[in-house]
Amino acid sequence: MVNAETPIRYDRTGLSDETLLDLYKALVKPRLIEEKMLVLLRQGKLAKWFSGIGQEAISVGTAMALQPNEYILPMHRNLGIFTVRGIPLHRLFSQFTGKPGGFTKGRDRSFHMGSQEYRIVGMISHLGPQLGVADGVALGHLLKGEPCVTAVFTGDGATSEGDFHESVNVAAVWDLPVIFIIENNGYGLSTPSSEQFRCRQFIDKAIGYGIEGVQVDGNNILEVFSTVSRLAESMRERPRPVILECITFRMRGHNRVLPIRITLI
Ligand SMILES: Cc1ncc(C[n+]2csc(CCOP(=O)(O)OP(=O)(O)O)c2C)c(N)n1
Repeated sequence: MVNAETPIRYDRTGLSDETLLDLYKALVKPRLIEEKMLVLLRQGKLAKWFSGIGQEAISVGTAMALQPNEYILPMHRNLGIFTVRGIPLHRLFSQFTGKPGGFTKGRDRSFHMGSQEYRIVGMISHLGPQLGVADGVALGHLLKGEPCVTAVFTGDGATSEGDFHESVNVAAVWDLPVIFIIENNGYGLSTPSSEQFRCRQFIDKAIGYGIEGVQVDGNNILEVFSTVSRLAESMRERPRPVILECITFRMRGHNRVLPIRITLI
């Protein structure tokens, strides 16, 4: 099993210099945006921020491996999905600062946004429902005879929701081409994994559903990219769901909120 102590081993087999450079640039972009966001937060221009710092390789590697017409259903730590899909930065920044040019037209300042144009289905705060929606998207492709996979994200904590079980089970029974990506970062909010579930690793759950489970080092961009590329290629030919467990760690807390100023009188 991969854990935080496992050294990152980069295997560039089959990857050109150009691909490596593209991956590197795509990896750095969300990090630079996040650092800016943390400054805006301290300046009071942002209400709160869910940081994906340290977990970027999962979002970036996945989005880079999929075709632009394939749907992705990200969560709150997946800024890299939005940047790889090429959403203009002014729209992203408008969204996060609650301006009219954002996807939710200023009604929200978070990741609760999606875009048909960029084939991204937005999340809602309740953990889990995006998983069943991914099944629906994949079923739609299947019925139309389109060879497309759908990638849906969940945190390890959110797998304790019933939605996870229902969605993986129906995908297994109906052979829906969904990649269920579990970002195993060791915590569900502030609850450590040891107090959240008893399974040793999430790929073990795949056995129970009768589907394939693959575990990768989620901090290794090349491993994520190569694995998702390989899985997607195979799933387009032979539709079926796969659980992809990405071992990672959360370098920041669950979220950061606007600092409150207390004035003593
Ligand atoms: C149905 C539901 N229950 C509880 C919450 C409150 N909540 C928000 S994030 C979170 C933990 C998420 O943990 P995990 O899925 O591991 O992702 P992480 O934020 O740790 O990366 C919880 C319990 C929620 N949003 N929805």
